[in-house]
Amino acid sequence: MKKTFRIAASTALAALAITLSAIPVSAQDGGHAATDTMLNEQVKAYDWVRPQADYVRRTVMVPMRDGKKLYTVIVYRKGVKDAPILLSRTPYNADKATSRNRSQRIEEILPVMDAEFVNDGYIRVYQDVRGLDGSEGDYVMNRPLRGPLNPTKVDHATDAYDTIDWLVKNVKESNGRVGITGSSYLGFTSLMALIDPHPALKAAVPQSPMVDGWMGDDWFHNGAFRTFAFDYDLGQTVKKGGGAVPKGTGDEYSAYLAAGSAADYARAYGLMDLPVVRKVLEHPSYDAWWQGQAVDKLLANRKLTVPTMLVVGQWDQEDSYGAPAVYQALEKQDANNDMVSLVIGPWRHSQVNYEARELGPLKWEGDTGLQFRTRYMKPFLDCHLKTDAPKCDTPPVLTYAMGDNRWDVSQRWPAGNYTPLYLGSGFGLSWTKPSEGSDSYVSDPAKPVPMLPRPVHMQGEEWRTWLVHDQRFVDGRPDVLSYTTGVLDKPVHIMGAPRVDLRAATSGRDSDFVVKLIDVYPQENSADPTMAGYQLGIGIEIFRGRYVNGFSSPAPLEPGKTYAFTWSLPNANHVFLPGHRIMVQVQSSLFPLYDRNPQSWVPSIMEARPGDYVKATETIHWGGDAASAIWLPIAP
Ligand code: PG9
Repeated sequence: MKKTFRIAASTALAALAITLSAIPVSAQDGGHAATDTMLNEQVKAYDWVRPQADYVRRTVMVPMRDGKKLYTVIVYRKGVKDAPILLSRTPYNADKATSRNRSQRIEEILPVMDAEFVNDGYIRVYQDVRGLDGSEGDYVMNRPLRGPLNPTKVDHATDAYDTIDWLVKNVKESNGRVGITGSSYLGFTSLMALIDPHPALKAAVPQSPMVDGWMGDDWFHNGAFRTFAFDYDLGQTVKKGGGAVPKGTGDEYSAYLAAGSAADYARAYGLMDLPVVRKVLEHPSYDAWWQGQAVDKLLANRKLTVPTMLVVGQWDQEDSYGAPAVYQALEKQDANNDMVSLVIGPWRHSQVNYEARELGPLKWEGDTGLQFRTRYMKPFLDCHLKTDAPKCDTPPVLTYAMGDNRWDVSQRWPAGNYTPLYLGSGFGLSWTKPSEGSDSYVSDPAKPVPMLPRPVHMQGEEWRTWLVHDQRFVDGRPDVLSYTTGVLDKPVHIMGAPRVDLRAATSGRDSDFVVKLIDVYPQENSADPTMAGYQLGIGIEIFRGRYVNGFSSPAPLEPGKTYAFTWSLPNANHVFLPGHRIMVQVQSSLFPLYDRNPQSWVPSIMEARPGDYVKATETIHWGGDAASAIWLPIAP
């Protein structure tokens, strides 16, 4: 073989030498003829799914009723038939979701949470939402339902309907039954599929869905604007050059403080060019624009026909509001307590779909994400989607008791009975109402209370775990009041969303109030020294004072007048163990996640000018007729 090659090569070289000698010297130097005939070594495409793959991966453009086509990836193990379909509609790239690793094994290409399903014969479908990645059409962030806020004929309800219709008619391996799931934005698209559901849609598992962007999910919480939204908007709505706001890698506390108001920050980084940023800045209050998009309100007006399991993390740093709000809205029509269920796991945002043995310094009994998916989510989907399905045995409410570290099943939520724990003298907390008194602090917008020790970075692990960060870093600040019980001699178990009733006055015309319910670990803990004295936030939530009379009617506060500010903390199943103490911290900023309240009156806080920011004295009343309390849902 080698010999033959040598002969052939030497013959070719001799021929080349003869040819070259016949060409003029100038052309030989330039060598143009040789370049022009070079083979372009870049090929158009490569199919990374090889014949030996244990799966089929089909990509299709699914037609919608307005003629636009949506890019859809269908994946299933080779040989499946009569199989249920599990659909997710995503703004985060269907191709990426189905190529986690370029492998010939189905478990490797799909997200970790899909393994249990495809291994049991499910067909997994991911679709790019309208206008993003491979899909045609216009992208509108959280496209509202057709109607006053959406003059077109299409929305996520119609797109889900048309997609399901196509899938059951065209995927011959399917049994004609479809479930829908996904977290966060995908939770939102799962809920929108329930508005006018296709008859083949038989079950839904919306996880951490974005439900009401003003009330308590991504953009605002109780009227306080979340600056985090800027990075998301830039990443999500820009075709070229999007991503995080280019503020550098330094302390975000400094970056936001230096910029001024939210609008100043947006202008400084060119974010006013983004329609979604302009829209949010135009709607600071809970007006018809926000109310008309609130998915819990949309669903409350419809008959629920699709069994739905709503999922959220107890420490969901992005969308803690949505799932419990939808549960409350739908539960009213669930006479037999078998159509809508609620799951609260010990998770950060979307952690349900990943390994969930721990969160920050907190450790659980095993992988709680996997436990939920295999013991509860899959059986729920199986019983509604499989042919010859097993009987359903879905817990109406499933929550993880943090402290005792076990799953609890309940018939309703909240499962506890509300009992006040009063703020009182000597910075104490008591189960009996104390006599009257008050404490004060000065809130200075020039020195807002940080959400995390500085330097603050609202990305990666710091962002994912900020809600469980040790709160000792602010305990003792003159503008943070900490009220504490004595050492508990028996457990205090809460199951529900703690409610704040804060009787407070300000010397300003507006103010924010932040309340944190905290589990204080024993001072000595040699078994786990990192947790000795730890102040673990069980619920942290803000309220913007101007909304004390209603979220759509902001009004200046009367200086010195005592108001009842009431709001809820996130839902929790938590056991304060003997030896621990319960703490409540009160403060008036949580920066830079929430923009600073200028504490003078301005029509829109997001547009405040530098001169609007003033110090204010905040007075927290307790006892008598102005008893501040946190109402704890004590488990029976
Ligand atoms: N929390 C994200 C989001 C959802 C919906 C709208 C805007 C942001 C998410 O993680 O998808």
